[in-house]
Amino acid sequence: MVAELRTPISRRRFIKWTSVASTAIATTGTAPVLRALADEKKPNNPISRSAYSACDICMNKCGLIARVENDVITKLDPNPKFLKSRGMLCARGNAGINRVYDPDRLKYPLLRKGKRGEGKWERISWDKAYSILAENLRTIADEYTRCGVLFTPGSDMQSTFVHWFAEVFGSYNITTHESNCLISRNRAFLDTYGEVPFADVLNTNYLIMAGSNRFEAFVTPDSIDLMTAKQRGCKLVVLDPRYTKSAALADEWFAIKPGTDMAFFLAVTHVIITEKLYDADYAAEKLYGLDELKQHVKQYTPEWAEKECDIPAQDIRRIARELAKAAPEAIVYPGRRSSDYLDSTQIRRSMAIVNAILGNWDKPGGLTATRQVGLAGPELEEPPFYEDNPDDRIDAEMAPIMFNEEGSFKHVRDAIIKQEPYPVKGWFLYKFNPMQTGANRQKTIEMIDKLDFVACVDIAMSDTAWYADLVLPSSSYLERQDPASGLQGSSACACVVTRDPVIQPLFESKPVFEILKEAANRLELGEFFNFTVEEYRKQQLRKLPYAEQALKEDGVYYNPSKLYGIYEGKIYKTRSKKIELYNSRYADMDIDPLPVYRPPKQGSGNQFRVVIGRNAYFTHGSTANYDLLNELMPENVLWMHPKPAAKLGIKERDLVEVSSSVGKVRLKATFKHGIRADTVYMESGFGVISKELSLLQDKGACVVELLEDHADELTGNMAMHETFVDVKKIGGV
Ligand SMILES: Nc1nc2c(c(=O)[nH]1)N[C@H]1C(S)=C(S)[C@@H](COP(=O)(O)OP(=O)(O)OC[C@H]3O[C@@H](n4cnc5c(=O)[nH]c(N)nc54)[C@H](O)[C@@H]3O)O[C@H]1N2
Ligand SMILES: Nc1nc2c(c(=O)[nH]1)N[C@H]1C(S)=C(S)[C@@H](COP(=O)(O)OP(=O)(O)OC[C@H]3O[C@@H](n4cnc5c(=O)[nH]c(N)nc54)[C@H](O)[C@@H]3O)O[C@H]1N2
Ligand code: SF4
Ligand SMILES: [Mo]
Repeated sequence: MVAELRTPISRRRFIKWTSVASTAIATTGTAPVLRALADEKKPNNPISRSAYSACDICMNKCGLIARVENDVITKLDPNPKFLKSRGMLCARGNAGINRVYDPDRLKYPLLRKGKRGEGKWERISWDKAYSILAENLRTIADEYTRCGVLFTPGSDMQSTFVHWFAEVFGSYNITTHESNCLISRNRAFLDTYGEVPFADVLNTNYLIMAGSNRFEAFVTPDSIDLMTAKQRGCKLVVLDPRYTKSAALADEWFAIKPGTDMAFFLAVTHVIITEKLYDADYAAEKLYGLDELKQHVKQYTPEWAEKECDIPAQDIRRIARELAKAAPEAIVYPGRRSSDYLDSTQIRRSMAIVNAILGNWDKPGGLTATRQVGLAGPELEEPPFYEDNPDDRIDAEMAPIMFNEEGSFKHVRDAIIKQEPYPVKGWFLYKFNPMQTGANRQKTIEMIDKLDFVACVDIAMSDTAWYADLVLPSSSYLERQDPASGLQGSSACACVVTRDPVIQPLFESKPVFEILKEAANRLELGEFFNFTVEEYRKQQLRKLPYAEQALKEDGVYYNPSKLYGIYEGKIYKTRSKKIELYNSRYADMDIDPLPVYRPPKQGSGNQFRVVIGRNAYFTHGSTANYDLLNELMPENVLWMHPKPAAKLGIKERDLVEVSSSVGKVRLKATFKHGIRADTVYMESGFGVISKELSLLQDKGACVVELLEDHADELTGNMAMHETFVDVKKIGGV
């Protein structure tokens, strides 16, 4: 996906490993420890050393320096030369040591003994594990075609090999966490600008943040740049039904009614257009569909919007004027996670349209285009063709404008449960934990029940691994060699990072590359994995002559490519060759070509809408068991407003039962004045099923047990804010 700047193996070609093969240095896992950096104080001390790497606790990949004593990583420091994270490692990044030394880490391959989810395992050898993996994949392929196996490749630097394995194996049923994350945002901006932009937060003077929380949900460098911009005088307006840290640091916070952001942004557009606050020359030259937009937003007055979104009309009008005055150094922040509503693509389209009429595209302090990073796609060969395969993905056409290469986890899961349009019987998971991160946990179990074989490569016994048949221990980011990854960070940089092992893999853990390579050998597909990670990376870097040296010396390579004005003299990658306010392709497909507001559904009686989000200590469902972080928040609680709580007789820290149409959980309640009275919130990562996450036993509740599985109608992005719950008191403190 454009915004991720992954450098996936092209879906059609594959590397010819001729010249590089002879210069091979080392295979993953056996490669020498990254050259220790010169330690001026102890030049001859072989015991203390430092090594560059990149954090893997979330997707930001912040540059770090690992401090190592006697082959034990003792501390992770930020790499001051890593501009994307502005020389920062967050609490989670610092706690990355826990990923390596967590006592609950998976140590050996495990084969399920009892029933699925019963937690009875047999330790097996890697040789046996490979045989079981290969045999099961082969049996499923023989009986149900190659598409009978679903691959969920996660999203880290090695995920590219899982994608490639799936392609070589012959399945097009590949889906990642992205359809639980950001695909409707990507769709909306792609279908407006022809690509997914970055926000030049550092240089902007006015920023509206709606449906994002940059001071807790870190995206680098935006989180840090926003603070710097604020110190320079940039105004920050936050719309969030919760009083988040971003709300606390904002100049203005509005507790918007959930699901109504489109009403706000259509009304902002109404004001900018009716008061002619936009640059007419720019609009005539660059924007497509201004007349249609003018007509369309006539109805969406601030007075109308106030009734929908609970933000006073006079504030909407004032903010629209302030925003237009600050333009083009003004941004409606595109955000990241958009797995929230049934119309998330159209909500984000309404945000993209405001940016378009602000004329901020491709300019300082506005939205910026993708810069050149310069990684090369390795030379590729055709993967094998399997004649008996079905025509398409199992979830094809379950949403009108899905990303074909990504699909939708929600729709794939539904199709597997139905075993329609064809049976899928196997699942290979890498670094994906939908039992904690996919709405409606019960349905994930139902899906697993339909499968003959589930293999899960993880670093811990996640709730999803707990339900697998074969569990394979992964080496961590500090123990493995990874391909290169191209990153962009707003105006900070276009750069390349990579990883080499800081220490040798602990226990019997292995990088997924090695697992796939051996599986490929046993499936007579070895010729497609006839390379090492080192060779692969050399291919990626072949057009960047200084990159290897820079990576060694600085832990990062920067491409000084053009940042602003990338589209000067260039044609936009849209159908109209302009920025599309009105999307004629949507019109052809019977999709609203301009965002049409439809009020979100409401709960009945005393029900609350559940919203999800994150805090600064945890990454989704995967770090709450790390002792360094767990002590910051040992369990999750239900945020609720004291008024409705009082009506229900609930007191602070009372145990409550929260129930939706799909599940029921128990946890303690806490009062927050800064949450809307119609909304409740809980953190993710608790209420685990796995018995092998010691710090989380009987702690809090799992939010995806409650969440109904809805999807954005256009992309199939999971819609995780569409569930209403009842809350009742169970017991006192
Ligand atoms: N600390 C930390 N940082 C992370 C991650 C992490 O797990 N932990 N994950 C990374 C990933 S993968 C992602 S995708 C990004 C996510 O980054 P964000 O998208 O910024 O993160 P969320 O926490 O999901 O923020 C959504 C916010 O929207 C609010 N909200 C809910 N409903 C509505 C609504 O209808 N309107 C408006 N205006 N607001 C609403 C929620 O209360 C919440 O505060 O964070 C990244 N950074
Ligand atoms: N409840 C809830 N659900 C959500 C969200 C939320 O905020 N709350 N956010 C949504 C968003 S934005 C996203 S991006 C998705 C994320 O969804 P996931 O990708 O499923 O979330 P993670 O918690 O990052 O889980 C990744 C898994 O990788 C494992 N892991 C960590 N390091 C390694 C490694 O080196 N190798 C291997 N093999 N495994 C490793 C972890 O143990 C964990 O089981 O969730 C979405 N769903
Ligand atoms: S934001 Fe934090 S967890 Fe994410 S990569 Fe950076 S240091 Fe690691
Ligand atoms: Mo995400």
